[in-house]
Amino acid sequence: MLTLIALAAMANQDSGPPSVAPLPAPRQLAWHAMETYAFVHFGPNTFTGEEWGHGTEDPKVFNPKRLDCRQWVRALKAGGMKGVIITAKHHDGFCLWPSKLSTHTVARSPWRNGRGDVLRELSEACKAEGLKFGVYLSPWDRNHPSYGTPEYNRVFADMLREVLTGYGPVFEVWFDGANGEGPNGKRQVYDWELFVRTVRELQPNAVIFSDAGPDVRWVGNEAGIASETNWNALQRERFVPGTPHYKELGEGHENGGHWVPAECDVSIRPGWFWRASENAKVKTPSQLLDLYYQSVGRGSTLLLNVPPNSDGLIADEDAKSLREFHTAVGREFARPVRPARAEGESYGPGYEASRAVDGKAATAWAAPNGSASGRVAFRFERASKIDRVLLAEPIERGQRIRKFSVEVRDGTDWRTIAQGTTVGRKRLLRITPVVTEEVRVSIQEARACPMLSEVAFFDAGGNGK
Ligand code: FUL
Repeated sequence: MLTLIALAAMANQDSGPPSVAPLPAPRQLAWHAMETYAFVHFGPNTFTGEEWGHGTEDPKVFNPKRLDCRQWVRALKAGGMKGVIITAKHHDGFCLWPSKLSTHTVARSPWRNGRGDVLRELSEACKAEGLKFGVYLSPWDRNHPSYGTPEYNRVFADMLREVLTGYGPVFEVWFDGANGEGPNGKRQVYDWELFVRTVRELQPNAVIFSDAGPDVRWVGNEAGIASETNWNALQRERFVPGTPHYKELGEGHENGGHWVPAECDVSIRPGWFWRASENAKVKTPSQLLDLYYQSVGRGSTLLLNVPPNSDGLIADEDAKSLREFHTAVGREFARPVRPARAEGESYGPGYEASRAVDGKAATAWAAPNGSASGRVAFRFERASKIDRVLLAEPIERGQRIRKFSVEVRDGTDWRTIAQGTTVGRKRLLRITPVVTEEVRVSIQEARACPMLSEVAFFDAGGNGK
């Protein structure tokens, strides 16, 4: 009897449109939700002005006398950053923690009399301020004597072990794909399988970034700009770190077998490392806002590098620009224009058009099952000005939309005000301001019945930029 009731209950329960593979892992969903987080390039280069240190620098050059990670984290948080990824080891091989596997570390520097540990101070500051902590490690090492021999892969895995066990939860491990010669003139054949296995064992919730994933891919440029067409899927088996196919990395593959979303990395300054000569070249809040639209607004994330100076502080110029950027983002979406009515053919109860505008990310509109297109229309209480549109797909069920447009009612006709290809986790559109009572979103092509978890309109007082 119980079984019968259970079966009947199951038959009534519709879990909605089927998912479309590939799907993101929980660690990737948590990462997507961060949207903006910081990169911190810091090390001997901060003192020498180099971008790629040679590995022969005297560790004594590293002496950030006023280093204060709490100051960094507060400045980053005021800029809306949800986490920070630090260059634990850049190409010069210098370790910002007192690694037992190298002599080229903070332990040989005068900073804190050789007893300092930047990873300790930063991870503690992150915990105190509620930011997530991540690490960049360059496999390319221009200092380590074993680089260029099989032994080095073991050394690198053991370094990873130190970094991934000593400092609490890590949200992302960033592997630089660069592979140059080491001190003995040889290149390393990297044991990626060992490196990935080590991360999975020690920090299973961390996403692993490289040119080739496995969890997060490079966007193919260092300008912080995602492709207009941005599939989260990738034919990952065709990629190895260090051999970037730029265009493919940007766009991903509609039919890729793995969920490997793109991350947009860019520096707030021309270089990755701080140098006094670039103090007047810090990106402005409006440049950063453009980058936000071109990364987060295209379904990607923004990894913004904010390099501390040689005092060991984030410079005032950078902190100010970050702060104002964050205020500007808030201003963009401060005045939502909420529809009073929503309609469109739907999959059925629980997936009506109204679900796209109920303010809940967990609910969604879905077009009828089996369709590859669909349309939802919205009516405002009165004619209203809009200049920003937000669309979002429930990516936990896969990415579907291939082509869309946004149209406003113009007498008896509909006029297109924006169009695009993919939507993904978030698609932000800056449009020429328009006053309208009715607006609709048309999905012309999708891989399965289209779904939208969020549709929102705003009046940002914009000029159509
Ligand atoms: C590149 C490196 O060569 C740069 O120095 C920087 O760290 C950038 C984020 O990645 O591959």
